Amino acid sequence: MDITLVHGDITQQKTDAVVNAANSSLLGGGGVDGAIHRRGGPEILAECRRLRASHYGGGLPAGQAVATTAGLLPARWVIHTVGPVYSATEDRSAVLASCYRECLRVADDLGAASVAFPAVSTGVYGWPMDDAARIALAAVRSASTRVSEARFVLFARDAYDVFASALR
Ligand code: AR6
Repeated sequence: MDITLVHGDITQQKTDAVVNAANSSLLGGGGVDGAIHRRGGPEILAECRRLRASHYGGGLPAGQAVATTAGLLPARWVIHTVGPVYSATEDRSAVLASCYRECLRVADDLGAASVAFPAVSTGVYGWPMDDAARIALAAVRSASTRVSEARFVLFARDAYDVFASALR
């Protein structure tokens, strides 16, 4: 699998799937989530509401992933995952690693060969970027998957630099 890094906006990525750093409600929020729903249009939210009315009545638990249409985005699917909120006193890194593994598993189910990831949990959820980069890259590297490109899309230049040095 090729692991690539891009400094940019995940809503512009022409990969088969893009990953959303959602919250358990699946009903939208700020950050990546806000950008994906804004640019992707109402079809994504409509499908999220249907998921909430069926399999995910209690919401999507942290560490899990589920796919919807990508609506008006250039990708075919959005894979929604819920990262853990960072805690300085409790090690939640297994939950963060699970987000990446579960997204790749869902991508395999869809037949998606390329997946764009944001740095899950590093915004509102407060995870330090260097630690998040290490966990994300290790999880993706060690996953058993048919996905041939995992593209990390870093919104801020310093986030890109942190991922680039973690990749080396
Ligand atoms: N493309 C790529 N990365 C982005 C973009 C973008 N368009 N916008 C922000 N980032 P966050 P979280 C970066 O807060 O920490 C939402 O309200 C951002 O700089 O989006 O997992 C949800 O509904 C940061 O590095 O996700 C949840 O309630 C990274 O993406 C909560 O935030 C993740 O930041 C989830 O928090």
